[in-house]
Amino acid sequence: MSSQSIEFEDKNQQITLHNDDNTLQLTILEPDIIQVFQDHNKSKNSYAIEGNKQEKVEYQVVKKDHYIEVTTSALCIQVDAALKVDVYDATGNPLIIDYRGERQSINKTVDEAHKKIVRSEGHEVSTLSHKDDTYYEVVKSLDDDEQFYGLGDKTGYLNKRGYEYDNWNYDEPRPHIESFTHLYKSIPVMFGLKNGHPYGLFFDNTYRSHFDMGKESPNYYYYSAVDGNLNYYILGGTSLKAVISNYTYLTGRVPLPQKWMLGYQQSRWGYSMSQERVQEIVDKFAEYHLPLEAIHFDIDYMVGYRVFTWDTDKFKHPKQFLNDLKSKGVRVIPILDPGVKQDDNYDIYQEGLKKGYFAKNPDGSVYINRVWPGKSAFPDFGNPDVRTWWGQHCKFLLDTGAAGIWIDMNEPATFDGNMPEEVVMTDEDQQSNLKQLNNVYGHNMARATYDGIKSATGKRPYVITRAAYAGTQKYSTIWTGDNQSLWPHLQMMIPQLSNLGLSGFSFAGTDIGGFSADTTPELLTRWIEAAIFSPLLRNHSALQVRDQEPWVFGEQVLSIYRKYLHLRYHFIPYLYDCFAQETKDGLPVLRPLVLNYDDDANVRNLNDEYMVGDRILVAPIVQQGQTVRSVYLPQGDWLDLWSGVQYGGKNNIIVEAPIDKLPVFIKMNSILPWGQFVEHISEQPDETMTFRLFGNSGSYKHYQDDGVDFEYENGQYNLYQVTVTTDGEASVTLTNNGFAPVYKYIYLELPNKKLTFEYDEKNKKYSVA
Ligand code: MIG
Repeated sequence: MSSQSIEFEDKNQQITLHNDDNTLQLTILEPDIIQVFQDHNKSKNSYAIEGNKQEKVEYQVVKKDHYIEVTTSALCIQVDAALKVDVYDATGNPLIIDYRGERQSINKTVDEAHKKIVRSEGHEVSTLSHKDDTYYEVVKSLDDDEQFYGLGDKTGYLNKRGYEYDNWNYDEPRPHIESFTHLYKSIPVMFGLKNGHPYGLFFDNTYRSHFDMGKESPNYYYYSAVDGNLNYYILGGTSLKAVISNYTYLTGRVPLPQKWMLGYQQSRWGYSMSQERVQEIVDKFAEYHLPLEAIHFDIDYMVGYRVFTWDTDKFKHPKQFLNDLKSKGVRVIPILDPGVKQDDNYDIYQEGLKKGYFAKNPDGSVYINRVWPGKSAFPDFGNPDVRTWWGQHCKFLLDTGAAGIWIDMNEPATFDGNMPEEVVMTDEDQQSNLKQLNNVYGHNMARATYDGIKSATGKRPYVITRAAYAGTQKYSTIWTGDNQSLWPHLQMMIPQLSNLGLSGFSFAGTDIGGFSADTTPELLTRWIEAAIFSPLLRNHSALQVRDQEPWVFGEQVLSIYRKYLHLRYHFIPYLYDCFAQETKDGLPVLRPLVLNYDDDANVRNLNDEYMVGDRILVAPIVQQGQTVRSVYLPQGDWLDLWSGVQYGGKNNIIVEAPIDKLPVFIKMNSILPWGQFVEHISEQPDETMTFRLFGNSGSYKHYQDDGVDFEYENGQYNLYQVTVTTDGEASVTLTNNGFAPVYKYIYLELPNKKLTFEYDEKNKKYSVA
């Protein structure tokens, strides 16, 4: 053991610990959020955390025999003379314990000659061995009973234990499978349940990094990075919910979306090749009485893929066309890629060039790579001026009538080889390069786009991005990129959206029906069922694949698809309430059961069920040909949404699920809002609202605002408390009245009767009519 000595200084919630060779800093932000920092003279800019997150906290620091102990009301941290860090919760349960042994690599060393033989048969031999390219590593001991969640958009299953991952934003066109280590987003946060005790670790370092969640050894897990300061946050909390809430407090929460953003959206690469095709799609939605809030325009609407242009050969009068669609209730979301075509006659390129707004080669020339427009330059989004410039140009699309902006290819993706890590970019106030900024390229583009839309419209911006970093949830919804029309990808949707939700991304979705490959009638049907509570609800597909609009497979698929879109619209007020709640507690809308029932060991590896808020449990069919499945119901009683049959929890039940049935269960004694079915969500306030009681009694808080702008931040919203007591006493109370008008009538559907409450303007009260 070391004969080192350890000393400390304690100043304003910052404890600096020294041994003979090194220094480590603990900064207490909250009783259960503590930063661990070691300065390696690298950038201290955080892209994930905005503003001051530190509050005044009571704490003690004491020197014990062999270590320094820092205690808050929630956590106890012991740092020994080797600067090893051990974290315990308030009752002394170990949460995060530095591993004292040596790592034992499982990597076999194979010489080049043998690699060549293996490759010649077509096997992959990775040359990009992130895990051996380590600048520093953080190794923590692992318990037999320890599960891992979070980590963003990784492939595979809900519980990340036993797998390894990289954090390096990357456009991966091959079918995403569980052995992939990285996709488009890097969200270096992990949540653990160690012997049932929750904690989190957030590594705020944008450089390439690696997570080994116990693949290499059953004795430890580790994080390593190729560069950057050692900079991580210990997240405590008495429940997994509290830990997640702390993470989203730190990195930010999804802002309230506009209400229409929760409605159905249709997309396809190729629609915007002609106005006629777009019109035809919109008309079909109307003809078949399918709701449609937005149609997404992929890259085809631009002039030779030049960003901020409209091809007027395809769209003669884009503004008129978009206004016309808008008047029918359909919005348009055009796409933007980062690549700006290298074209001396193109104003955006000229302007960017003149102002020095593009990423550069180390020799100072503009860095060029090929993307859709051909040879292109790449905006240097880490420069605040570039973000403002980009944001201002977004006005061009908004002035044409765009209701939001879709941003893609921002990993950044390139056609002629990966962008070299030496490419020069700006890190806010200092020069840097892609090596540091790759993982925040999409984040900064999303932020620029969000700010541009917000200042141009004053409305809640709709941005949808493919690449992201921790914190991007403050600016943009996300989709999971290019999935395929494959059953395993439908299966993966559940853990992937669940872990994204835990990682702060409450507003997320997958390409319904699958992007690449050809969908089938059964797959499309099961996909719309399984995804019907997905916060982002968008069907999108690639250029070259078979059509997958709801009507293309005939009457059966169409009517099931319509039935589920109806169901979605009934639940939109509930989803909106979940979002209003999320802005306060930072908990995801779509969530794995383990979040709500973190003390139930049965749900820790549950990959094919999810919950929506606290009250709805969904158990989709995600296997080809299956029409019956087992459903695990956690503690409590549950009501089948369709039949009303009641089931006891902590139990597996068998349910029939023929092709038109999505098993949905409502927690016994819930009151839920039940929205009206509409084909387009109106921006006019609703005059009435219906609530349904599931069970015998319940209580529900409902949120209402204009669904469009930011006035709710100034208190312009209403809260309604709807209650049915165990004696059957029903009441509706307006508990916050900041928004006019309030509902004129509120209907409450009880199992055996329907009550109508009328608003009395004078007394500001509801009473049974
Ligand atoms: O290289 O814009 O993930 O949604 O349709 C393909 C065309 C580029 C990838 C996106 C996809 C989009 C497609 N894009």
